[in-house]
Amino acid sequence: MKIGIVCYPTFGGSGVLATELGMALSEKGHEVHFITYQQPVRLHFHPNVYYHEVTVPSYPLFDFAPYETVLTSTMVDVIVNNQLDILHVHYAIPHASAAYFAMQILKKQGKDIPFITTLHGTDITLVGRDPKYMPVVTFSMNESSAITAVSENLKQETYKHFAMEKEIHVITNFVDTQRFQHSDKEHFKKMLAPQGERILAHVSNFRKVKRVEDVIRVFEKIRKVIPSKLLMIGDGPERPNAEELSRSLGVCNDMRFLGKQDQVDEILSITDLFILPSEYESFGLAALEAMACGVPVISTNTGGLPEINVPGVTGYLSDVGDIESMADGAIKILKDDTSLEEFKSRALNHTKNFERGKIVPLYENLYINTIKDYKSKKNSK
Ligand code: GMT
Repeated sequence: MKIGIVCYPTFGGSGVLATELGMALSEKGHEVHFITYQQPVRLHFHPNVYYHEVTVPSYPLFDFAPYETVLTSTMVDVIVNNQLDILHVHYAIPHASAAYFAMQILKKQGKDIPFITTLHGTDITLVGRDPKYMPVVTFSMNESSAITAVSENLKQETYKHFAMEKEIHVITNFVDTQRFQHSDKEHFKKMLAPQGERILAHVSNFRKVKRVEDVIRVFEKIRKVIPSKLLMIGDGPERPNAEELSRSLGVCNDMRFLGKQDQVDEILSITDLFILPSEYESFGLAALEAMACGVPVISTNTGGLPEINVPGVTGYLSDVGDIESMADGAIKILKDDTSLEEFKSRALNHTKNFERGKIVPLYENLYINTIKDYKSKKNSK
């Protein structure tokens, strides 16, 4: 198949998943065309992969450059000139409405193709529900040839808050266990934790919804009982507050803010515990990637997190903001080597349910069926 993929190219989970999916499809022989405003962070060379940049020209009249218009025109151009079979957009805003508009343009030329929208999280739960976006998001989701959500929770949230006229298929996120696996990086561990301290980590884009300050508050409690170090990976608007809090709580000397990192798998290989105290996560891809490296998870029980983190097995779940409970759970896991090793091995084992090889065929089948339905509807008109 010739597949177009539209996504945010940054370190966010939706862009990561879309890129991993495109790479996996290309390795299976499909021709994959990425359409984004910047090269996606995890995209690497493969002969079956094409990258089309959405470049918005500046003009003095525009305070806000019309990105969606240029994205739509780029979709039209790429679909026609590469004879794509299907377009798959990740994160509804503004990708689903741009795809709908592109298909209207292409219909006039008899060159329209089906498009699939994958819902990832705040496109539904936070941003999408804002009345300023809701009519467009609702309309363009319903106009998609097929819709998928990355967890059962996100599917239910969508049905609850939007006037849906279409079935939503749940296709969970996946992890590439060839890349995300434990590798021997003991030399890094010795440098960061010379006294054999436990290493804790958090990965996110440091937005408010991630509650990064809770990571530091939980760490402060753990550190009083168990000698440990904390690695903060990623960057975003909440980083200055997090740094300030680490200084005021007096834990900054046992922490490192590492910023955005490409080789997260290497850092996870020296990590003993992953902390994800988010206000909401539709899925929590970062936690799944940690588990694939054999790292147990302390997370909140919100959104789709209970679908991946099994309490007492792969880690523990707590209510949002319950610092005490998160620290207690962490201490139970970290208290001795036997307990830690058991949690590590169960976390790793659990990721088998989310392996790339199991999930990617679900998307391929959806593409095949959607193309078939679309063609038969078109022919019957
Ligand atoms: O929806 C967002 O906040 C952005 C999105 C992203 O691009 O990072 O994150 C969502 O999609 C990820 C991939 O499907 C999920 O793993 C994250 O849980 C989800 N984030 C939220 O729901 C807050």
